[in-house]
Amino acid sequence: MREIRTTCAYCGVGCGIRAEVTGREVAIKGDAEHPANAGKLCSKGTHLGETVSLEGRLLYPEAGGKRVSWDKAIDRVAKRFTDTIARHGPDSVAFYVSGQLLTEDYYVANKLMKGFIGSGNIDTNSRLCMSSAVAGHIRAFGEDVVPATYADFDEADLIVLVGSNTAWCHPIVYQRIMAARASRGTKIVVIDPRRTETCEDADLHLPLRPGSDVALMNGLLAHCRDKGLLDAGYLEDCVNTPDGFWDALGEGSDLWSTAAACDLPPADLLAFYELFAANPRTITLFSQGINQSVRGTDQVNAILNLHLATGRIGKPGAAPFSITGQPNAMGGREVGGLASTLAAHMDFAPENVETVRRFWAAPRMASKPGLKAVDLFRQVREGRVKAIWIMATNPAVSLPDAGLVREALATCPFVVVSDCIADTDTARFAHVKLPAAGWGEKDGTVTNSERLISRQRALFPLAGEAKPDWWIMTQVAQAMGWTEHFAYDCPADIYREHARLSTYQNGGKRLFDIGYHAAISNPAYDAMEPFRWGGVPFADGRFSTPDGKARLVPVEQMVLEKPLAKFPMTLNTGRYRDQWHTMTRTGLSPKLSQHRREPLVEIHPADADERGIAADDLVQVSTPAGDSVFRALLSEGQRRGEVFTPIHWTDRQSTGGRTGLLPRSLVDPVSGQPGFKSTPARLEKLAPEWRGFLIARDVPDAIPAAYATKIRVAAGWLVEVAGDGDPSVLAKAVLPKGERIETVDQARGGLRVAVLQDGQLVAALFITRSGRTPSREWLIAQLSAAGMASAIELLAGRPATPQADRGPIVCVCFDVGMKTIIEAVATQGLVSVEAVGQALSAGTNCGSCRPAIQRLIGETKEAAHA
Ligand SMILES: Nc1nc2c(c(=O)[nH]1)N[C@H]1C(S)=C(S)[C@@H](COP(=O)(O)OP(=O)(O)OC[C@H]3O[C@@H](n4cnc5c(=O)[nH]c(N)nc54)[C@H](O)[C@@H]3O)O[C@H]1N2
Ligand SMILES: Nc1nc2c(c(=O)[nH]1)N[C@H]1C(S)=C(S)[C@@H](COP(=O)(O)OP(=O)(O)OC[C@H]3O[C@@H](n4cnc5c(=O)[nH]c(N)nc54)[C@H](O)[C@@H]3O)O[C@H]1N2
Ligand code: SF4
Ligand SMILES: [Mo]
Repeated sequence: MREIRTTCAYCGVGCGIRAEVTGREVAIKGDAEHPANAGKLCSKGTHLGETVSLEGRLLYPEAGGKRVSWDKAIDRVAKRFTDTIARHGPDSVAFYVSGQLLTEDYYVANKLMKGFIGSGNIDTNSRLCMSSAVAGHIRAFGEDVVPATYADFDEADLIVLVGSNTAWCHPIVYQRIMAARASRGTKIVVIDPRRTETCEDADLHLPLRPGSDVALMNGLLAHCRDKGLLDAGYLEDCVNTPDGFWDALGEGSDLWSTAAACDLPPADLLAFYELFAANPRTITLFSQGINQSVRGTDQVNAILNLHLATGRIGKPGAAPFSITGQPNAMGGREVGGLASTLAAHMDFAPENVETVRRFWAAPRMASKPGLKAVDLFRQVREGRVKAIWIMATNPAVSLPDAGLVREALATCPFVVVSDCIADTDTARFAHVKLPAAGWGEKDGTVTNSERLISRQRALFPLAGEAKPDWWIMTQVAQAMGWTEHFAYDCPADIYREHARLSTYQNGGKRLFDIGYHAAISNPAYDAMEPFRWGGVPFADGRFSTPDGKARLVPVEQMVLEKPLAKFPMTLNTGRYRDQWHTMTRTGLSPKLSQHRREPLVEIHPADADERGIAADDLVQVSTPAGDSVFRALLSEGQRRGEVFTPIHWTDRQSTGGRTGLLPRSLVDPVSGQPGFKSTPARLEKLAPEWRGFLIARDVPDAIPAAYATKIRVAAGWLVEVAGDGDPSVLAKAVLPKGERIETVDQARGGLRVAVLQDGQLVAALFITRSGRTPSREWLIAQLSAAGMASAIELLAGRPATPQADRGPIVCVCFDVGMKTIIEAVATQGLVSVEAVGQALSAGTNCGSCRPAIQRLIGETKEAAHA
């Protein structure tokens, strides 16, 4: 057993991990010495060990669907890129990369495209994620710098969470905020149209009208001005205020107009204003509810304006905080991997282009920004971009209007995909597939949300013929003729060059400067402890603008779209607690798959009622871009007229639940970030003739049912199905050979089949036309149960002596179900999450389910009073 310190694979919190490695197995623990998490890990980090098997991995290069050698694959990619550039120019090729690359990978990609191929056409999935924050920072500060750290949460008196489901998406930050609240009474305000679990312990939740954040922030700013809460000295010395800024703000910013614009009770709005007025130590944390809008950049600047005008920046516990999503979104910003930035926090100003040209000794320097993600795929569709290399992202799922993206990829003459997983929705379009090293095999650095650079270290040898992304690109660059410019032997070589560029002719112009690592030795790089660059940004009131002053940016509330007759509702999209994006990795974990087993559409009960939709019905969600089918979840936490669906399900797991097909490709005019959070939509209840489920050790790729979603369970798969016609067609296609026990309900067309091999259950199919289906949990357990259940039990789907039904699993670490918690709360009179933890262990390991437990306590108490 070896212990290796590394960083979590998933979110931008960037938690440190101590991995105990034995062969290809790993036990995961939080690293108590890592400043980002001090030993804690959420459910996703805790269960990383379930995702490092070789299952589903791409293990060798493929070209034209056949296994080829690395030499052949590299030669093929280099030749096609060289030929395409020779015939159609450098802008006819592109890279589409990701915040899940390491900084070293990202640096090589950026250098190859911008300095050697000579085009700005490298964009990244960060365009979909925080490009509005980048653009907003640059407009206000002159540089893309996040001026906050997690330690500020410990010192703030007020934390405003805007468009962030922190409890699910940045759980360890959320736990830190809750700890601060417990120890010093920090006030928490959540601004989100939905009532998420993040609201569970908040002082105030403002369920504003989607897209009305500018009205809200401007209203608050006007209130601050009227109440004398602006920091006049700071505004005078440190901030440039454009002429007419305050006059423009005045209109429609009074409390009543703002409340009407945001569809909020004026009293709640005033309560927020008063909290803001009373607590100068304010952190405003914002995420995709702000960024993913067609006015995302303005929304970001509305928040930054507020902090600048009240001097709440560059001080302990006071700052705007754009939290990053992906593990290395921030590292990508540092290398300049967006099409709109050049390198090392430099833009495409001619003097910067010259600086970087000299530094790289670049033969063909890009002199202007390249195509942003959505435009890039449009140009692929139109045939202007003729060769694309996609790395560490799954755009056939995650770009808006994924249907159009698929058309683009299908018509593109040359598509290269580097991924660690063999079969993704995007890889299906690849002419060449390159096997990338996975999380447990990668070696390099990542930067988290708070500018902390940490080492990611390899735990295992490379799987099969997989190679690190930097190595793959280096080989292609060399094959294209740039041998000595890409002669890197190890990630440390690349890191040193990146550090040198950050300081090259910088002279204090840019805060991003890690020049002190320009000559770091290989052993020192290997042993590197987490460190932060940039100190406390703007603490001296100086910004990265020519005159050193920050800028207030006039922003107006956009005119919101009127509901369309055909699409009267609004679709909001986002994340589940225990899945990561397109599920290529979290989808491998049975533990993580328990939290949500199907893609759900969350609907307000009154909206459901109007459409005759009941809980668990199948519902088709249609938008101008496409349609997909989801299971209905009725929720009072939704606003009327708005529904929410998760982004995670792909063609690989599901015929329905395909959120990627639904958003339109409308983008913010400044940043190019898509407005994923707001799409006109329509709901229709579907009435399939039958529905049911399959539980099996193995399931075929294609499942002949109108609706089918599959998810990992302990010893196999759970597939929820629904369809029309004769269900025995389905039975034939999905059930393995073996001893069959079955009952067919001729009259009502139902079906129950169990298949055994050597006395062990290997598959069970339950179909009904009108009745109920049994709970899945007991049957799932039978797939791996040692003792044999009787035929009668199997066909009933439950044991002869009834077991308590735990209900859906809430705590995935200790397998504690919802019904168990509710019962314990009701019968034992438990009043706190701690008490539930003592009674049932639930919530005492990773803590990700603590907000859910809190909610169950509240609901149970309410039910008891009712
Ligand atoms: N479990 C999990 N965690 C993750 C990820 C994951 O896939 N799974 N992905 C990571 C990544 S890359 C990212 S970018 C982050 C995203 O983290 P978050 O931004 O926290 O997550 P989302 O669910 O996308 O959206 C956040 C909230 O914005 C709200 N919202 C929608 N419209 C509006 C609006 O008009 N105004 C306001 N104020 N709010 C609105 C939504 O209702 C939603 O609750 O999560 C990271 N962490
Ligand atoms: N409707 C809607 N759409 C959205 C969003 C939303 O809120 N709503 N959010 C957007 C946001 S914020 C984001 S960040 C994107 C995320 O969307 P994607 O980036 O498309 O999602 P992932 O599933 O993380 O894709 C990462 C891919 O890289 C592979 N991979 C993992 N590690 C490595 C590696 O080291 N090297 C290589 N070469 N491959 C690797 C994985 O197997 C996977 O196939 O989705 C965006 N799309
Ligand atoms: S909060 Fe969870 S997913 Fe994010 S880095 Fe920490 S352990 Fe990983
Ligand atoms: Mo993201």
